[in-house]
Amino acid sequence: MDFIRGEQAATSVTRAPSLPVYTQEEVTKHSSIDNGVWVTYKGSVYDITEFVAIHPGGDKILLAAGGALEPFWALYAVHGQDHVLDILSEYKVGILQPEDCKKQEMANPADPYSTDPPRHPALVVNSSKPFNGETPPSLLTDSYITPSALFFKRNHLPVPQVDPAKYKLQLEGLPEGTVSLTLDDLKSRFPKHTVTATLQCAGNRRSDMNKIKQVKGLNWGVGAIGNATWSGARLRDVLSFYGFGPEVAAKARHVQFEGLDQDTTGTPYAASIPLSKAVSEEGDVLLAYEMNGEDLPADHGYPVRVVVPGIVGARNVKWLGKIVVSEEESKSHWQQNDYKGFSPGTDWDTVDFKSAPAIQELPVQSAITWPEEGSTVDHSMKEVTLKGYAWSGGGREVVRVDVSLDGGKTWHVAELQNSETGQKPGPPPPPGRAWAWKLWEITIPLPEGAQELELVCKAVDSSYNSQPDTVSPIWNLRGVLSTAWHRVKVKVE
Ligand SMILES: Nc1nc2c(c(=O)[nH]1)N[C@H]1C(S)=C(S)[C@@H](COP(=O)(O)O)O[C@H]1N2
Ligand SMILES: [Mo]
Repeated sequence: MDFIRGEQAATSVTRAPSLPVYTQEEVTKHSSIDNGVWVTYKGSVYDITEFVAIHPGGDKILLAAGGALEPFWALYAVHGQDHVLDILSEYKVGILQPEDCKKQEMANPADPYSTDPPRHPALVVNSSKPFNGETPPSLLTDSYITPSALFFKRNHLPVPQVDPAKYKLQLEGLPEGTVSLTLDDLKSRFPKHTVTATLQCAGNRRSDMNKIKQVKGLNWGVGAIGNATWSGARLRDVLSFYGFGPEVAAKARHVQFEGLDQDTTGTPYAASIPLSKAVSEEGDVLLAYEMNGEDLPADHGYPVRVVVPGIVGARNVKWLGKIVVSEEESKSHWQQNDYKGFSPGTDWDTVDFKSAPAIQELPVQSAITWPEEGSTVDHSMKEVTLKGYAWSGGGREVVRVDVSLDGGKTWHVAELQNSETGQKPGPPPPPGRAWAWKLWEITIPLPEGAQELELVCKAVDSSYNSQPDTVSPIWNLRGVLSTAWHRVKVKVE
C-alpha cells in the first residue's frame, strides 16, 4: 500500500511542472528564516509552518524541520495513512531537486523495526510499526493471569536489543551520586518480590470515544489491559540501598524513568511517578525482571521494566535504562504533552497540555468480554451468561459489578473472581493494595420475548467510585480514560 501511494505521489509531482524546484539546501534554509518549518517527503517540498501548532504529536515535528519526513514516518508508522497524506498535500509548495532526492534515499536508514520480536497471531493488531496489539475480548477472561504472549503490547518505538551481560541501570539523584547496576546486582543484592498487578493503557476502550467523535490515538477495544505476576527488586529497596533517606525526601518529589528505546534523535521513551508512590512500603513498585515466572519477554521490557501497580500503563517504563530521583516530573513528551485528560469542549486548537496533570492512578473500569458485540444468543437456552473484567487504579478494590440486559433499566450483581484458582471470591487483598483485576461472571434468565438485548456492565470500587453511564460527558480529544458503562448489543434467536 505504501509503495502504491508513493508511486502516486511521484506521478503527481511530474504532472505539476508549475511548482518551483528546491535544493535540499534551500529547504533547510527556509526552516531557519522566520522560524518557518519546511520538510520533504517522497520528492515533494512542504511548508508546514502553520500545521506545527495543530500536530497531534506535538513539538516532535520540529525535529524533522529542514529535512526528510521519511525516517520519522518509518519510526511513527501511524503516519502511513491516506488522511495524513491528504493533510500533508495541502502544504505542498514545491518539488525537491532529483539529485537531492537520490541522496536522501541513500541516507535513509533500514527499517528500524526489522529486529522486533515475533508476536502471537491471536493479538488484534492496532499498528505494526511500532507494534501495538491487544488481547481478543473472548480470550481476555479465560484466565485470571493473562499469558504473556497474549498480553497486550503497547510500543511507541522499535523494541531495543539489550544484551543482558552488558545491561546497566543508571541511578541518579541520590547522595551516592550516579550509580550503575548490572542485571546481576539487581537480582543478587535485593530480595525478589512478586506482585500480581493489572496493567491498563490510558487508551483502553478508546474506540468507544471514536464512535462519538473522532479522537487521536490507537483505536483500542477492551483488550488494552492484562493481569500478570511480576517479580523483581522493590524500587524502594534499591533507592534506600543507595542512600535514599529523609534528606533526599525533603527535596525530591518525583522519580523519573527512561527507557532504552529511542527515536531518531536519541530521545528515549520516559515518564515519572510521584516519589511517595515509589518509596512507600505499600506502593509495591518493582524493578521487574520476570513476568509470569519467566524472564520478561522482549515486548514487555526485557531485561528490566518498572511495574507501578495501580498506575496507568504509560508510567510502567519498559527496557529501563535510567532512574532519576528529582524535584521535577519527567520532561518527556509522554509525561508533559500526552496522557492527560481534558474537557469534552477542548479541541486541538485550544488544548493547553500544561493545564492538566499527568494521568497516574486510573479510574474504575469494567468491560464485558462475552458475549461479543453483534453476536446471537440462543433463545432456547432460556438464560444468558456474561463474562468480563473489572479493575480500579490506586489499589482501590472492585467491590461490586452490576450487570443489565436492558440497557440499564434493571440490574443484577455479578459474581467476582479474584484468584488464579477461580475461588469466588478468593482471599481479599490488603486494603489499598488491590492491584489485580477481578473477573466476573453472571447467568441471567432471558427476558420474555426479547429479540435484542443491550448488555451493560459497571463496576464500583472501594471508594464507591463508579463509571459514568455514557461516553459524551467524558469524551476528550486524546481518547483517554474511556470508562463509561460498557454496552454490548446482541440478538436473541
Ligand atoms: N520504554 C517504554 N516503556 C513503555 C512504553 C514504551 O513505548 N516504551 N509504553 C508505555 C505504555 S503507553 C503502556 S500502556 C505500557 C504497555 O506495557 P506492555 O506493552 O507490557 O503491555 O508500557 C509503557 N511503557
Ligand atoms: Mo498506554
